[in-house]
Amino acid sequence: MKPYYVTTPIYYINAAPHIGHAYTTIAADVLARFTRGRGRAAFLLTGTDEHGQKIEDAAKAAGKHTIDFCDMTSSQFRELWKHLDILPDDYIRTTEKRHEDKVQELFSILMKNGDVYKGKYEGLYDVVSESFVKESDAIKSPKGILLGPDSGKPLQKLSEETYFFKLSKYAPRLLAHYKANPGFLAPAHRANEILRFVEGGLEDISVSRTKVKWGIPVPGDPDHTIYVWFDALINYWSATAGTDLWPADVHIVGKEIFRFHAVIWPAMLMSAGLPLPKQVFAHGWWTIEGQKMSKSLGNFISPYDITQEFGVDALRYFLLREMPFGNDGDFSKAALTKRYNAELANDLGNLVSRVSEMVDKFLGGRLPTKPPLDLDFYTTSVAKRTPEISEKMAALDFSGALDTIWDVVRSLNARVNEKAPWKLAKTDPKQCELVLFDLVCSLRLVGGWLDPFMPSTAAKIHMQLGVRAFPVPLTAEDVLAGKKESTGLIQKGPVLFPRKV
Ligand code: ME8
Repeated sequence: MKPYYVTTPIYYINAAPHIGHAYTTIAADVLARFTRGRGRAAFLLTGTDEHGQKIEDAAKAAGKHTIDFCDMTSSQFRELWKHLDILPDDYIRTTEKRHEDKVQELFSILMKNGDVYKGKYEGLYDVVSESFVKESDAIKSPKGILLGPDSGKPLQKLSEETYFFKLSKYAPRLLAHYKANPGFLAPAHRANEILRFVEGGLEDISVSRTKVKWGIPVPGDPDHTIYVWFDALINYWSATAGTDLWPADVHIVGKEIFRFHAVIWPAMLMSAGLPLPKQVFAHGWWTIEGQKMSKSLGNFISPYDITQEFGVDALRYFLLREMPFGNDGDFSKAALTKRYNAELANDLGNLVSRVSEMVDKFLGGRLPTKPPLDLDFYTTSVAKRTPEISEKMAALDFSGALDTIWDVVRSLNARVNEKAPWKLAKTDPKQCELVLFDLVCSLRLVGGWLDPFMPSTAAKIHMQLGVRAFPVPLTAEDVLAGKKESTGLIQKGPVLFPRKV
């Protein structure tokens, strides 16, 4: 089976990465790690979108040569992914030759088959979102200036010769594809918006610029550069050159760029005769302390500020727990601190340290070499939750999977309180051993479930619980089989999540 191929958007590099970029890339990493944990190879692609007017302007403002500026800012993204424990399998930059060649190749195919033709574009352009805007969609400022509907910034009036892509021709085929593949666009409420949009009919779109020099030249007509979105979308395919990766299993994108991925990209692929991705998933947007993130408010949150205070795993956890994937949500320090203390420090951290400490104290840090057969709680209440978690993960319901995991974590805490092994140690040592064995197996499994979300925390949990070998025990069978890895010494380690005040 070919690797499970998951992508993130390629990010604009005119400014430093913020929490929104981190969100999408962490989600994609969690999905890739989860897939690998289940024994299937996964391939995670991310990268940077480096052409177009916005980047050209930003480089000029920074007083740099455009490519030097790109090199500098692109590497900030790459560094951040390392810091956040994200493991991309490839990192594509649209200024790389391997990408530029493929963009020209695809553009040529579309020129040859007649879907790209020359004309003239008269209309509005939004540099912030790098998109052509219909006059009817523009917003009029009190002074009568036309503003971009998403960016709120003044629009440019363009009048230039351009190449058009016959998007209009693909409306019926797109609609047929959506109908025949109900999971192609997700979540459903956003899919419906796209459906209505396409049902309303599509117009041909401009796919080249003559006034923008920082772009890939149109094959055979170097006065034109290829429109930055047309160029950018192709990254998902260009990165797979020479491999069997295409088509992608899922493109994860933010809701504001869903249309590009759900309408234009599939139509481009149809025109080129290439297979379509299996799914495009549009997640929601974070506001910050109730406000939209914006330059004018200067409220972009740097992921480094959060990880410095709370740690990388807490950020990964919070982002995927707080806001159901597909919905919008708010990022606030208060909400983060609350979840950190209640769920990470109390529910999880305390449980791991209590259990490991008791095994150390009452069983000399070792589990019985011959596992007891009636792992009562583990079997009836813990291991059987694995399919539910897997189903939620496969549906990209990250917060739902974490809800289930926390349900189990809380039930394990309740069990510790109810069984009171510290009392059993005096009155019924055999029962004490059994209860602790059951708890250790359960927690090892919890560690396995958490591994994609919080890889270093999962590794620490496993270390404390005597798991010495990888792959981590993800399945009930692994743990029940009492595999080799269960022989390590179990002892309390440093506090996983020190409480915040
Ligand atoms: O659009 N909440 O790049 P970009 C959640 N280069 N996610 C957010 C967010 C927020 N407030 N802000 C940003 C581009 N994101 C194009 C993409 S793909 C072929 C080209 C995330 O740098 C989210 O994933 O503006 C969003 O789609 C992406 O960053 C936009 O990044």
